[in-house]
Amino acid sequence: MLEPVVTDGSTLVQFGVPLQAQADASEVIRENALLSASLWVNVALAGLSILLFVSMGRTVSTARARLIWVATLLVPLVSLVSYLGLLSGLTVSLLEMPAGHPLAGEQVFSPWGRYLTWTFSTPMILLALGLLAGTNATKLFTVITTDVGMCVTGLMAALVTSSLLFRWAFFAIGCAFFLVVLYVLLVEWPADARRAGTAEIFRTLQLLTVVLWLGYPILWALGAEGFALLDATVTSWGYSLLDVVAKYVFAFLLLRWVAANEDTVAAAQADAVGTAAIDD
Ligand code: RET
Repeated sequence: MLEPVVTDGSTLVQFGVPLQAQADASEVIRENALLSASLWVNVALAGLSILLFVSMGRTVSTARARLIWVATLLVPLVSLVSYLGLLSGLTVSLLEMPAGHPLAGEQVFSPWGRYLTWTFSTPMILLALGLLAGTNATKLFTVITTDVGMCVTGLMAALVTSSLLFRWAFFAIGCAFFLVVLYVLLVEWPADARRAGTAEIFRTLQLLTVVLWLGYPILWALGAEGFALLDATVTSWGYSLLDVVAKYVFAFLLLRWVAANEDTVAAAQADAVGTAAIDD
């Protein structure tokens, strides 16, 4: 029987989840209207985006454009679940920072669910972009796996409380993964997109992606979990605003273009995931 057990005077543990800690963390959100608003705004926008994208994609009929549509639609779907996870207290924690951290010994609010769910949303963004650029399977695989590596190490950096060095070491590994993603976005895919005839829209989306994505590690480093120069509410609004443009605006622009230019997208296919991929 998986009975709840009391491990010490204050922490109730069931299935390994400290229930008291979860209640405390969700209380932090409930008691801070501004922090709470930064999350609810995204729940609302994700919901609206889902409805909008479903209707925008109804007319899309070619296989490749439909794949881009599904990937694009998954971005707000994952986002909705992600933000509900944060709001419910399930994917946020109060973590005691290690020695050497500016808030050492204090309970710091960690929205670690964000980093977890980026593991699922950012590959969708990259899949859609890569398909638009008409890239091959090797590059797509590389960029998606390194991107997942980036998010997972970001999650590890946030959750490690045993040593400050480990926190920053995981962060640094995440940045190294990010460099690979940036290289593909800035060097490899523009050339692919030129060949595929999608260079113009690709350039717009690439710029949006590179600039906004750079904001995430900067916020991580400046936020309460890093150098603690920004408090949890400001950091949360930062992520939420970045999300609005990096996810919903990005996905809207991509989907609108794909729906209007299905032929171009379909023509890029022969060069991409299917054939050239194998011998690349
Ligand atoms: C982390 C910390 C580790 C180092 C780096 C990071 C980068 C995160 C990025 C996140 C992008 C998220 C998006 C979410 C949309 O759903 C994980 C903060 C480099 C680039 C676009």
